[in-house]
Amino acid sequence: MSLKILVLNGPNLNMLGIREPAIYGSNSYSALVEYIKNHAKASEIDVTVAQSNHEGELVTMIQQALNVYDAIVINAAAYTHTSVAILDALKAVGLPTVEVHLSDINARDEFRKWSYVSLYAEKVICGKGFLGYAEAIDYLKEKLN
Ligand code: CA2
Repeated sequence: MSLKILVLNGPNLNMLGIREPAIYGSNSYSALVEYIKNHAKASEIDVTVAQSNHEGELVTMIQQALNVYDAIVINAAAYTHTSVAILDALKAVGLPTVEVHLSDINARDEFRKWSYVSLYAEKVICGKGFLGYAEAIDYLKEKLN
């Protein structure tokens, strides 16, 4: 049976390509979803990609990953820097998790340098755009296969 990975994207990532192309690139959110799905397919990974603008919804999706998925890739977007609830959900579920950011969160505003998600994630990939998601999937495949 192939590895099952849940890719979660947080608030405003659905706006990709519409604004701030200098930071996040000019490709749309649907292009990101297609990119992730194509990469997963080529790697024979069973992937689900989901996005929410709501913290509680992201918490629920993390909880529901238990006994369904083998690993999580998460770009919690702004909730990265604020959400103890998302950190607690990741800890509660206990799945191997990679944190991804399109931009380099260490080279921007001071407040983006802090990540609650990093307190749980075993790997952080940032500043690589879409490629970061592919690297996260490859890392988990290597680790879990
Ligand atoms: O670099 C990333 O992937 C971030 O997680 C993106 C978040 C930001 O709050 C994090 O600090 C870093 C923001 C996503 C918002 O995306 C937009 C896309 C288009 C226009 C405006 C925002």
